[in-house]
Amino acid sequence: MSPSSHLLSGLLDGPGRADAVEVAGTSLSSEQLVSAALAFGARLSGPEPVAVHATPTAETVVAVVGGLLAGVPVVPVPPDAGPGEVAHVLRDSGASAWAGPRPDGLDLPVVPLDLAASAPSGASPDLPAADATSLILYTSGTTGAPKGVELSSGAIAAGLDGLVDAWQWSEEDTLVHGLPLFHTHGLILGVLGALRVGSRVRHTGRPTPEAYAATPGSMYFGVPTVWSRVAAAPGAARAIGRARLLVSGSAPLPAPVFEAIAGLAGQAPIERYGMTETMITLSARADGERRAGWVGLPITGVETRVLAEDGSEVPADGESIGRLEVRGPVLFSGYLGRPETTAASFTRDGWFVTGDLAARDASGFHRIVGRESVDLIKSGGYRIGAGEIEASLLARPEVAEVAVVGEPDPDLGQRIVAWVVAEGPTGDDLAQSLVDHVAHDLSRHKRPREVRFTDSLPRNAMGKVQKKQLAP
Ligand code: MCA
Ligand code: AMP
Repeated sequence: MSPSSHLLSGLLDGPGRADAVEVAGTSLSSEQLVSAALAFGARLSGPEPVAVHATPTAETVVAVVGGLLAGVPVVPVPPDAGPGEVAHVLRDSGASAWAGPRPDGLDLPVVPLDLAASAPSGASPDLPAADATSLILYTSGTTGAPKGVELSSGAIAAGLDGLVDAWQWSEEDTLVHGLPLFHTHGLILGVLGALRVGSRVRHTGRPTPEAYAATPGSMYFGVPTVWSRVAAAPGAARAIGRARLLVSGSAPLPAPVFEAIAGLAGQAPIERYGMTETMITLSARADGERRAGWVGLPITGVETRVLAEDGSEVPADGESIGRLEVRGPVLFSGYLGRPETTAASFTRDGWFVTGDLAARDASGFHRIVGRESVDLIKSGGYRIGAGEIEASLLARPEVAEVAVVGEPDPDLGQRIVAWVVAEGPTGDDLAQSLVDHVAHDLSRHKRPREVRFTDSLPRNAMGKVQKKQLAP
């Protein structure tokens, strides 16, 4: 089998660039990236997953590519994940090695990472089977700790190829973004996509309007919070308007932000929709319509259906709302070690149930209306399970009861609010200490932005908390 059928075909077989990847000012040529990645991969001792401390650095890119070239599944770990979250991810994934600075208490071997390393003689990329797991991404569910989503190289390749088609993404492109390197958006689309296509990628370290404006490119990726901040910085919006495509995803792009970007940048953004479990399934096309509030058409190879309560398809009238289900080669292989949860997320006839509510019009354009569960919150584009934050807060002796909800936020889309019934005295100090507790126990982005103390939580006759009654 030739390397050109590899997931990273554009890197292995593409133009061979002096500046293939740049992350926060560190540049790697294609040759240097392949050499350092092969050297890293050669140091991995077995087929068990390697955990990568996924800072926004060139080292992270080398480690992820190294795992992929060695045929070893990669588990990106958020760099600010607290000890509880790191322990869970390592235990759950069965990782047998760690790349990056050693955290306290880690008992795995640390695999050295050297950007200047030469490939060991005779080393060559492994070509895993299309159904072999390449990445395990941890993502929140409505309850419990995050689940490992197993993504095969075949699913990732199919998803990326659909976007290449929809966005007319080519070797000529330079992709710019500053998104985290531990989720689908920043890592799979934002790094592996470029390495599959053979385009350049520039990671700005953080996704600020100033950094985007200072980094020339032809495609810019952002979550809606990023675009909303760009819209508030007209100079930056005008500067990146020179690009070919501005792409928004991971959460709903508010129509006023869409309009503001269109006005300032001189081009409307492309909106697309996806999930960790499904890759990107719906998108506006580069050569097609871009409509505020709508996320476009299924990408090549993907099928969708929108079902009413009774299981029939809702009319494609743009108004009727139903459950969005997805089918196609882009789907994940399963939740690691959770066959029952995996089975429960599919219908009997093999469609993945996204948990999102949608409408579809006669032209096939989709509109995402919301989520079925109030317990999955999207804040700054991050998916955060209310149950996980509640469990973290309940570990504090001052917390007798807690209910976590998402409230509308002009910057973050939703912000996390924790309603707490306290054991003992309350006040700002306790509120701040609970926020800090979650930020350090889990990850910073999972911290409540607000803690509200209450004497009791609204419950139904069965004792279940009625979160809808906590809505503002
Ligand atoms: C504040 N900070 C704290 C605390 N309070 N740290 C610890 N404890 C506290 N109590 C600090 C943080 O350390 C950080 O400092 C600073 O405050 C700001 O942090 P944060 O509030 O998290 O950042 P932000 O500026 O509000 O972030 C907005 C953002 C971010 C940059 C847009 O939310 C982001 O990167 N989102 C992207 C999410 C994403 O990629 N999702 C894709 C999922 P310091 O400066 O040191 O950091 S994939 C997906 O959804 C699918 C597949 C799809 O469709 O794409
Ligand atoms: P994640 O698993 O972090 O990938 O989050 C997936 C969820 O993000 C989806 O189930 C949607 O609820 C939401 N999402 C992603 N893209 C969009 C979008 N363009 N519009 C609305 N919601 C989105």
